[in-house]
Amino acid sequence: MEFKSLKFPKEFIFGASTAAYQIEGGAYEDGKGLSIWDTFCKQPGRILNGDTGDEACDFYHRYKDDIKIMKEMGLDSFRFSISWPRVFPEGTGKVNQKGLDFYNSLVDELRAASIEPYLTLNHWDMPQSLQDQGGWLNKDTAKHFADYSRFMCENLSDRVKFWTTHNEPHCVASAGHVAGIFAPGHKDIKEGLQVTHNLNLAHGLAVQAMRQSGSAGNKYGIVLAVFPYYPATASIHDHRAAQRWDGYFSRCFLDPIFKGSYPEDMVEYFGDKFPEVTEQELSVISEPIDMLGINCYFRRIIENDPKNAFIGGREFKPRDAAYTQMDWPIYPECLFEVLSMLDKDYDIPELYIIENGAAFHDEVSPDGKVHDARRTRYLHAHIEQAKRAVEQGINLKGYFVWSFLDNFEWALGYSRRFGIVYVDYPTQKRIVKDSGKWYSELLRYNQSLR
Ligand code: NCW
Repeated sequence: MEFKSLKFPKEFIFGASTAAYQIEGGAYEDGKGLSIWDTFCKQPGRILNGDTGDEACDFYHRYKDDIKIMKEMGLDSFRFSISWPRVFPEGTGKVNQKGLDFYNSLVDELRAASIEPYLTLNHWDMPQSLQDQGGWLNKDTAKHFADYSRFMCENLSDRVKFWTTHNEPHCVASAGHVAGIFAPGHKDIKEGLQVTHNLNLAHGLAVQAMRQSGSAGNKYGIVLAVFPYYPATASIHDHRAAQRWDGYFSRCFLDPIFKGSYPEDMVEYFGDKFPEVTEQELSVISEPIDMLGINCYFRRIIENDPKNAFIGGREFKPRDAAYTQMDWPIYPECLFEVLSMLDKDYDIPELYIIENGAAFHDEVSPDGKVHDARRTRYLHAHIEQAKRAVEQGINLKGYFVWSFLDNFEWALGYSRRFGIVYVDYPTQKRIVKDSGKWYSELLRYNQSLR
């Protein structure tokens, strides 16, 4: 295969991403506490087909075999998240030793396979016990999150160099507290905005705590979903709506972290719904970080919609675009555009694409293989745009495909497959898809040049 157009600098790393609740299973094993997703999935009507993450990909028991697959594929790195209640069943206080043992062993296995671990502390499955005390609406949760982060760092930072606090905090705030389609299922705009701020605060406190406790040379950061936002038409109303989406979903996280303030247009737009914010909190949130991970899958075209009480707009889906099974429009330039914007508007030490990939309907063919040519085309076109960014001098250090395995896609259950490795859920058999083989060849090609 011809990979010359995808030749990256020697130090560029390629990996694959996952998240604890989406793959681990073992939801009630070895002293793990309940997470808000354990609770949410049990509420009728919340998840498509009544699916749950109780078993998921059974990674909790199969991680050693899965790491063998990663090694055979030649992954440089693996991004996973810690299930907070597996280590602290109540969110704070007593440690569950068996939970900690699991992550110790996972990290050791990765290291033994020469795969660099990239760790995320919060990929949405926060302890139910803390939710019972107000969850992210309660600022004490931010302090508990910092304590948990410090503890993980004390225990793993001799072997884990890359630490990120939250994954896509906007999803927790907007899908979890405004739209009510994610755990904990609340629908309150003001609450969602307070949660946005409290998540930012938790991030800053956690970075401070980890800097004190972690090994020298470690890198701390956060993973944000950043997309390009386009107005649907030239009308000023659509233009402003697109700016509001960018303002809430991206700048309400980027600005306080990298500029030490919330965007003025957002403070004005939300008015008295916007939370009280102190200078001292802003200085915590803007604690310098070493890296920003971005998740970027598509572009968003926005049209004004006064009926949308939260952000006054809705997504417009052009009929002539191609879509993935998530109904996400395929637009490879999204990566280049987002990286260019970040490079221009913010002072960010290092950038990583932590998630990018596509869900398509996959089937095992009679030959026992999964011929997912569309996913390979998607990855090829997007990785080309990542390379374009590197060629422009943008400090992009790595690319992670979402996802290593097919997994539990939150409110959509197991109906969407993002993996480069197919999971046959009834048997838990893994089949490396054609896209996984292609990705592996791409990695081998780049590794051969190092
Ligand atoms: S935002 C989002 N995703 C996918 C998810 O698997 C991953 O954990 C996230 O970081 C891939 O990347 C991010 N999924 C949410 C999509 C919203 C679907 C709403 C369904 C309503 C019924």
